Amino acid sequence: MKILCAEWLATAAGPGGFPAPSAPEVAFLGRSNVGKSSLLNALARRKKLARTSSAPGKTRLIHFFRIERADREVHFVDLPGYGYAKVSKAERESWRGLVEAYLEGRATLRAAVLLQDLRRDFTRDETLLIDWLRDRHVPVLVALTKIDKLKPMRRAARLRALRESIDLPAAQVIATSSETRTGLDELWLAIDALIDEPNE
Ligand SMILES: Nc1nc2c(ncn2[C@@H]2O[C@H](COP(=O)(O)OP(=O)(O)OP(=O)(O)O)[C@@H](O)[C@H]2O)c(=O)[nH]1
Ligand SMILES: [Mg+2]
Repeated sequence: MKILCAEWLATAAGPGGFPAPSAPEVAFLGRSNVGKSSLLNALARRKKLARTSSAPGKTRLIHFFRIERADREVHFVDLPGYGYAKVSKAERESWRGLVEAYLEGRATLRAAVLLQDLRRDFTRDETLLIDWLRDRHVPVLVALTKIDKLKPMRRAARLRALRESIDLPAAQVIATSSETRTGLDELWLAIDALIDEPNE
């Protein structure tokens, strides 16, 4: 996928900071440290568009990026990660408030990409999120991340197991690696298909 331009658009701590809705948006969602910012960068073919970190749970902000391709403009939205053990109840509530304000109120949101480490099982957090998004008619893709960390045989077995354990069509669960760029074309195609879907 050729990217003509990828640039930072806005950083928001609340709805007041969201940029005016314009292009179709794809939101990246998942546990802290799962690889959201890395996947966003890999899809945009930029090394340092979204900041990545090996120290999880730092960001409590929403970052918006503008991705320009020859055929269309898409906005990527990097949501703060959840599930970091060392946060207080108040911080969890503030995460929920911020993320829900975005996901519920955004007319241009076309797809949510929920990230899940291929080596871990889905938890109640992921199944609740998928149900929550479905109730609000937000189409969901699951990107299984860091598949380079497993040998090919284990990889295939984990992909099968995770597909079977979640209530989504298999084609919506895609194995990826930001490191080796595996699965990124497939993920772009799945994103495009959702953007092109007529609105409900
Ligand atoms: N081997 C490997 N490492 C990865 C991959 N994707 C991300 N990582 C590493 O995982 C760590 C976390 O990546 P981030 O992209 O910052 O994760 P995040 O989900 O944005 O984290 P938060 O913003 O803290 O929620 C970094 O050290 C990355 O280098 C991948 O595909 N393969
Ligand atoms: Mg991040």
